[in-house]
Amino acid sequence: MAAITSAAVAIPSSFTGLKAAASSSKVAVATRAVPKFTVKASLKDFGIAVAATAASVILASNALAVDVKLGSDDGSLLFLPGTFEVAPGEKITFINNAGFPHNVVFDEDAVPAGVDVSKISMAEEDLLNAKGETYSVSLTEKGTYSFYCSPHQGAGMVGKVTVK
Ligand SMILES: [Cu+2]
Repeated sequence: MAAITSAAVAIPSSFTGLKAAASSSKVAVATRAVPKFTVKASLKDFGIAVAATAASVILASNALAVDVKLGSDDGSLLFLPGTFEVAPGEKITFINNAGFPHNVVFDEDAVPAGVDVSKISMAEEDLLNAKGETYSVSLTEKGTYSFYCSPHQGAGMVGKVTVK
């Protein structure tokens, strides 16, 4: 096998149309052996990726989680849902949907006492610019939190989440 491989590699250096045609079967033998290995390796990787995905799906379905759209499907500038409840520590994922750029900023005057809004908010200047981009946060302190999208706060893109 090593001899065939080196012959196939050597041929292009003394290239002629005739030799290339004659050698094409040898090249095919040499290259066929290589992809077989490559495919096996990538299938193995693929199997691992599938297993990992399946595991994370199982975890996600067991854990509590809420998805909030940023912008309605028709492009309205709002959080959807705009008002909702979660359990302490429940993962909230904001998903950029339409009418972006958006962001998620918690109102320092409307969160439970002692909560540091800088730890749960996006920075005012950080924006989700593409559809499907996400921002996730978990809130542990019970109470009601108000949040807004800084580019669209004036247009009424505000929301409220209660941790119960
Ligand atoms: Cu917005």
